[in-house]
Parts: sequence; C-alpha cells; structure tokens
Amino acid sequence: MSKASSPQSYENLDIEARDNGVHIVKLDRPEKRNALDVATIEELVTFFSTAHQNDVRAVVLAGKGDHFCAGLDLVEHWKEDRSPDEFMHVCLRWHEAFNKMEYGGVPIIAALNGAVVGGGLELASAAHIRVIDQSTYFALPEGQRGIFTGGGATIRVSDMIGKYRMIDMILTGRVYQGQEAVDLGLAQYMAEGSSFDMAVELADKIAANLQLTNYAICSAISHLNNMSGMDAAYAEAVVAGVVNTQPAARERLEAFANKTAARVRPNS
Ligand code: 1HE
Repeated sequence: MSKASSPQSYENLDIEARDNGVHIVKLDRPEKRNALDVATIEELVTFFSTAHQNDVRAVVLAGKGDHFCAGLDLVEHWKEDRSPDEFMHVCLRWHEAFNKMEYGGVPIIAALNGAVVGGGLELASAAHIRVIDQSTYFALPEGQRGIFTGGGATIRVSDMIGKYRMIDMILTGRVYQGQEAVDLGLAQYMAEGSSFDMAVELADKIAANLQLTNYAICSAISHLNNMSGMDAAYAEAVVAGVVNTQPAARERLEAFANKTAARVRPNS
C-alpha cells in the first residue's frame, strides 16, 4: 500500500491502491450524500498534494452510495454561521484542493453517479475526464439556496459549457443529464453500464502511459491555457523539449520505427 493510501490518515475518503498505480479514491460520507465538509476538503488537499510524489499513476474519483456529491455541506455551513472572511478561507481551501487536482500532473477520472450538484460539480470539474451513466445528473442549486458558487464553477464549469449556460444553470436550477450532458461538455463519456467500471478501464489504460507524459498532459495544458498565445507556444516547446526526449520514450519510438507498435486505426 502506498503512503498516499495509508488508512489511518483518511476518515472521509476511502482509498484503494491497485498494483498498476491506479488509486480508487471514494468520498466516504454516503449518509450525507458525500456533502463536502471542511474535513473532507482537507483530506482532498492532503491526498492530491502528495499524489505525484507518492507515485499515484492515475486516480478514479468516485462517491460511495447513490450520489457522487451533494456539494457544500449546507448543514455545517448553517451551523457554523460563518463570517465573510471565514467562508472566504473555506473557499480558498476548496481552490487549494481543486487546483492540486487540475494542475497536479496525476490523471484524474471522475466516475459520476446520481447527483453531481453545486460543489459536487465543482469537484468533478477539477478532474481531467468525467464519465457519467444513466443515473447521473448535474445542477447548480446555489441560486435556489440563496448562495453563490465558491469552488471554481465560474471558471471550470463555464469553461466546459460556456458562460451563459452556466449562468442559466445557477439562475434557474436547470438539470442536465444523459447524452445532452455529454454533448454540452459536462462529461466526455456516457457509460452503457456503470460509470465506475468505465472510469477504471480508462484509468488502467492511462496508467500505462509514461508518467512524465501524463504529468505534462495533466499539468502543462491547464497552465498553458492560462497564458497568452505567444507565451503558451514558447512554454509548450519547453515542455515538449523535456517530455519528448525522455529516455523511456525511445523504446516506444523504436517500436514504431521497427513496425512493432500498434498503428492508429479508426473505430470498427
Ligand atoms: C446534506 C447535503 C448537503 C444531503 N449538505 N447535508 N447542495 C445542494 O443544494 C444539494 C442538497 N442535497 C439534495 O438535494 C439531496 O440531498 C440529494 C439530491 C443530493 C440526495 O437526495 P436524497 O433524497 O437521496 O437524500 P436527502 O434525504 O435529501 O439527504 C440525506 C442526508 O444527507 C440528510 O441528512 P440526515 O442527517 O437528515 O439524514 C441530508 O441533510 C444530507 N445532505 N445533501 C449537508 N449538501 C463552495 S460553495 C458551493 C456551494 C454549493 O455546493 S451549493 C449546493 C448545495
């Protein structure tokens, strides 16, 4: 078992390390529909801050029970009766966790079922790949609850579906699901069976890539997207300079040159 999955460190996450380096990370408060309280966010910060150095090769992020995540723990928030600066700091810890996910270099595949709402959608949107199934539905109920998004929906959800669709979701509570959700960009895959099984299949495939290549894909692309075109082109060349000359890539290039590597073919 890797350090990242040391059982005594986590109470709100259930973590299973598999032999190929894929880690299954499950939100573990199904009785509260995996609502994100302060303790869960801190565990996400810890896990994703150390995932790369702990040799985690890919993560399947899921929720226990019938719902991926019900968003902000509204009961905790209500009971704490937070001041503005206290809640600002709560949100900054969410950003810490979600930025570690998006920029941390470890591929994250979110296996989404049931409700993926409010902060649950913000969490899912920090993953690199989202897989849904027939049970999954997305919403931003903040408008109805008298609050606002604080975990990056204004950035990542509007990036996925466009600013005005995101505004509509939060203003009206509109729910998206099924193929429509995929077509809009809320997820890349719709599983015929369970989203979890499909996410594991994808993670196994991804974990077989070279780790430095995956690191660049799951870190550099997000950074490059924040830059001006000129700077991004320059930085991309620097990243490619490092990644495309890694010694481990030579074997794969040689296999291609020797015609033993698989060719790219259309889907049958
Ligand atoms: C919760 C939460 C929660 C459930 N915080 N405790 N998010 C929302 O507005 C979504 C609120 N939740 C729901 O709409 C529903 O709970 C679900 C659709 C997700 C699930 O429905 P259901 O019928 O299966 O469960 P339930 O009976 O509503 O809830 C079961 C328990 O989970 C119950 O606790 P119990 O102690 O009474 O058994 C609920 O209180 C608890 N629970 N959702 C706390 N969210 C950084 S800003 C981000 C802003 C947001 O995320 S806003 C979106 C908030």
